[in-house]
Amino acid sequence: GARPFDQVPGEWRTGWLNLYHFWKEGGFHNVHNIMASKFQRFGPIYREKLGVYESVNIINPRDAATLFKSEGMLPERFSVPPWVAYRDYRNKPYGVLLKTGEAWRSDRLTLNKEVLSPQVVGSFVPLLNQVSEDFVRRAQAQVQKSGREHWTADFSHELFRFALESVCHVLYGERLGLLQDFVDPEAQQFIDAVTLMFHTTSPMLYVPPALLRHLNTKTWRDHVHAWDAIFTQADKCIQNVYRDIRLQRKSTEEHTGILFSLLVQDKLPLDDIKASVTEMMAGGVDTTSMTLQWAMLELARSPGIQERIRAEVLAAKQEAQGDRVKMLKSIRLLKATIKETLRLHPVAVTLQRYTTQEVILQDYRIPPKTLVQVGLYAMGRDPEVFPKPEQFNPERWLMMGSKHFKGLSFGFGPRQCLGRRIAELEMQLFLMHILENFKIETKRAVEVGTKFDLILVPDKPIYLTLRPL
Ligand code: HEM
Ligand code: 2DC
Repeated sequence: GARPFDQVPGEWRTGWLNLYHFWKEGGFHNVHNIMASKFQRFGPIYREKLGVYESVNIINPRDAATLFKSEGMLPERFSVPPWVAYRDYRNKPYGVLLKTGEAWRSDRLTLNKEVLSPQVVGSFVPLLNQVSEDFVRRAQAQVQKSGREHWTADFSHELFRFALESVCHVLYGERLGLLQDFVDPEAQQFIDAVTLMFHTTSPMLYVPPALLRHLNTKTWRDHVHAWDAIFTQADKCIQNVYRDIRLQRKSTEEHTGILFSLLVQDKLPLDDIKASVTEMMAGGVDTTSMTLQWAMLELARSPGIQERIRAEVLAAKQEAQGDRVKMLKSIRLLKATIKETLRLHPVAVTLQRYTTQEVILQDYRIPPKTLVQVGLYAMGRDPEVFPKPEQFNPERWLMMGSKHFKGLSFGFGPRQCLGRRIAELEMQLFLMHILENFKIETKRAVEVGTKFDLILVPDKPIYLTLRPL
């Protein structure tokens, strides 16, 4: 028989002491490295208790497979305490991100049809393509303006705007104009609020929701302000679309946005639509932009690989005669590049599920209702899973014998990332256009590390150069 739960290695008997050590090691911004070193120390499974939260952590793709195959119809992940606390404090309804049980499932099924299903995803291509084309135009203008033959900058702010412009175009069917010289200060406030919201989440990650309000620390107040700004701005965008419908300013001919479809279908109560659309708007900023920044850095560091992907893109362009939908079907290496970028630089440090029945992991019996985390960052850098993990090599995804539960960057199953198809298309189109028009370069071999700000982000600014071909 399998070994008992009590024998899983790790330090899980002293939750508050662990939290103290964690804090002393600068753990709030270092979760990913602490996890990687725990796998080094304890092996492929360990138990941990931080504050009141207990978890079992795994790194092996086969264990991830066991976990996800037993997840059932209503999978649940760790629900981020400060996010729950904010909504309870302000009496805001939960969207799919925080809902559970049947309420989650029925919202999610309705949303899937408008956000994730192959039928609608095709209609996102022209919307997202337009935004990428505008980015290229802006980059060309910046090259002109510089008086040199290139544009060198820390692109993070440009990419935040690009990402928000992209997600809003598919959500609302409207352009915000963030790739112009004048940027609406309210839109900029939204971007800053999302970054602040993530940043203030990590120090409160292991504090139970009920405690947070009562402690009333500066971090909590900043967090509340950040969410307030997010909800206010999203609400304005939502009201705009709502008004257009009442005034019958929108036609059903073209794709008029996810929100429009949800509203006219009338399958979800308005409050639930608003809650999930707000989550998508906020979820669409830092995730894709940081991934694109990492992708450009990796491509700049590997000019040979960059050249091969460019060749693939240019060939696809010629064959498809500019038809982007066709092109997207023949850019295997570019798609692998995004997977490879997310292997080394995942947005989510872990995936988590609460078990609903007993599962056997590494020959230990894990009881129901246990929080199990898949160490995504650690897995991506584990030489047992990815040979020579430090090498950025997109081709590994085309050669790998078995990809079984190795490409988990967007999660898995019915609870996987709702924005996955938007994110993938947005990133594919962006990189396609950049590679068609510019060489991506980086000056010095500056080592950029990773920081945990709830999502994983670069620990210092990344300077890149775009040079017209
Ligand atoms: C959930 C990753 C972009 C909205 C998730 C999860 C991951 C993830 C790992 C948890 C999945 C699971 O538990 O199995 C990413 C990555 C992105 C990205 C790597 C881009 C590089 C986006 C975008 C949106 C979005 C652009 C909005 C359009 C959401 C939402 C959930 C989610 C709403 C919760 C879904 C639910 O609980 O039903 N994402 N995400 N994400 N993501 Fe993303
Ligand atoms: C953070 O220990 C670390 O996609 C915790 O677009 C476990 C955990 C739980 C949920 C994860 C979170 C981590 C990272 C950020 C994720 C989130 C689920 C969705 C969210 C991965 C790994 C994200 C970024 C969403 C955010 C939408 C939000 C802004 C409304």
